[in-house]
Amino acid sequence: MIKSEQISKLLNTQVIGKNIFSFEEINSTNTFAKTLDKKFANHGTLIIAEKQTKGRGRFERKWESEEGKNLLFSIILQPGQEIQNIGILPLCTGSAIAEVIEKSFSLKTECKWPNDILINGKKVCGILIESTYIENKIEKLIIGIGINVNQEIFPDEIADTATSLKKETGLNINRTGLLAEVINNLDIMYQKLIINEADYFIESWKAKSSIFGKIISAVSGNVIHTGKALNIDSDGALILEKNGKEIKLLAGDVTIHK
Ligand code: BT5
Repeated sequence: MIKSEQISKLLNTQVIGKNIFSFEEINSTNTFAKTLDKKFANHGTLIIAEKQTKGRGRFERKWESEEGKNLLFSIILQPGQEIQNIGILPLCTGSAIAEVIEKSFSLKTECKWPNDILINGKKVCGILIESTYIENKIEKLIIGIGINVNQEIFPDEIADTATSLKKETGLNINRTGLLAEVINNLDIMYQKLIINEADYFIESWKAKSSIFGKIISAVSGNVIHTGKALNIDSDGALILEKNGKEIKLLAGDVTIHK
């Protein structure tokens, strides 16, 4: 089990991980973070679990993870007025994680809008950002992250689309060390974001994205938008050229047309 004390020793952060909860089993680290009483949910609280009984993706999809093999964690932020541009947080988060994976394992990653990290076309990391509000102001911002680390066999539904760092490198990976590296880089990213200097993370995300200039379909709610992916807007939205007009998408699932 990943222990709070072991993680703490490896952290070199301003905000994230000053307060850590570590569970053998929980419904979902994001659900726990959402419902955690404010007096325990300090800015930068980190929640880690070995197993989730109701791990969630976006739109209540299921996040599958074999017990004790991967990284499942959530970070609570109480940014107040600190972040002016919350829209770019998912991209900056993905970018900071992808950077650690590339540097630590000499792997090439691909960032898929809005928040997947792929290796050789398969998903290795998913990100779920949620928020709670009080009087129309953000109370808690919750960044949930699942990274497939040492899992080798995936359930049939995702066997062809999921991968892990172990599958890609052949190595048995030290999860505590990797978690600390990821948290340290997320903390650097957050410090840049609050002073409006996260451009490096956005540019690095764009450099790892393979959709620009390609015809893609983006499913957003019940609507499918097909067009050419042009860029990412300053608020994190995907800009598509559709029938000669530019449209902006804030959420969705993207497929690249061959
Ligand atoms: C995501 O959603 O990718 C966000 C996943 C966030 C998971 C973390 S774990 C810690 C924290 N606590 C939670 O309860 N959640 C967060 P989405 O883009 O909707 O992708 C979900 C889809 O990915 C599923 O419908 C499957 O097709 C696929 N999937 C499920 N488990 C996977 C895995 N381990 N690896 C790769 N793909 C997976």
